[in-house]
Amino acid sequence: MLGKDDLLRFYRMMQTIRRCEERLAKAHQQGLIPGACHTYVGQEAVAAGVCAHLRKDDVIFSTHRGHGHALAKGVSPRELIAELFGRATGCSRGRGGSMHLFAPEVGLMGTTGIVGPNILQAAGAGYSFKLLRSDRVSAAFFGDGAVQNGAFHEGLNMASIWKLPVLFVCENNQYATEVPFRYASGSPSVAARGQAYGLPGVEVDGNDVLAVHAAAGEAVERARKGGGATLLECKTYRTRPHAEGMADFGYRSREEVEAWKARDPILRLQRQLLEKGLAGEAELRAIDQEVEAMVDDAARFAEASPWPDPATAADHVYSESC
Ligand SMILES: Cc1ncc(C[n+]2csc(CCOP(=O)(O)OP(=O)(O)O)c2C)c(N)n1
Repeated sequence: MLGKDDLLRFYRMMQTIRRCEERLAKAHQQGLIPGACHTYVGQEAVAAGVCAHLRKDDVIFSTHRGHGHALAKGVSPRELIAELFGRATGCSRGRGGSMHLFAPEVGLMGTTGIVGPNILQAAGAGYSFKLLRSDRVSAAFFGDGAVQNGAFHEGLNMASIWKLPVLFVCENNQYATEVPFRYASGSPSVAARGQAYGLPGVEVDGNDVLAVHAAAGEAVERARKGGGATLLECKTYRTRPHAEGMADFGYRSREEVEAWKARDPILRLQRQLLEKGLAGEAELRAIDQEVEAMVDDAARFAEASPWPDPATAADHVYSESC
């Protein structure tokens, strides 16, 4: 049974993701981010709800929209923003940017610009945990666009036949760049595909952190106990453009975006906290201010950080032992 502290932890995490993303969007406009920047605004409940069940030694494999996953798995706002600014203090030492965030020390095994293969990498990590007879769990986050990729089929099938401790988390935000899922998919359901592989397939409201948390909890427990993988479909929506700097209303309407903003996952949790009498307005505002100060500090830290030394450009390109 979740208590006040759990709900406030979700709130703080979701606000941290939101504020970091808004700061990064602004920084992108200011020319502070040399690479691409795909924000996670609107989808925060998924990362917060799933990662709350993961231990530091569990691993996640993320996507091009991975800032929220990184933060929820334990990367700090300083390390995230510095990485996007290309600075030596970033989690990948300024060498990766948004789509190559790595922090194996907290179980973030990478974000990626390639849609799909992280599903296979998560299955591979699950296979290694199984061989090692450990109770660690691996998770892949991916969008609805990845579901049409062969890697999805191969990863889920492998995880099924070998009963791997993997959580496949599809964040169905209904568009792959500008292509609607309803156009690109022969079946309207991602969760229903689980059955085709002999895996439990569960659909949840991805804007409801409590629903995501409950479904992910069952899946993680099953995986830890040797019961195998689960496919979780979280129905959600991104309310910013596919990537910063891209136009937004050629493929979807302003009305549709506004309707989804009304279903914002953070506002929803705020309402739940207030209605249940678990927190007052003042308590929530205090958290908002703390988060704002933390993100301000992170942005200042990132901007003041040094660039990577050019003399180290070839470091880590080849294995040290070669
Ligand atoms: C293998 C591969 N094919 C195509 C692309 C181009 N691409 C970049 S993002 C994207 C859409 C991905 O949509 P989805 O998986 O639903 O994630 P979302 O952007 O909605 O979070 C595509 C097709 C790519 N990066 N990799």
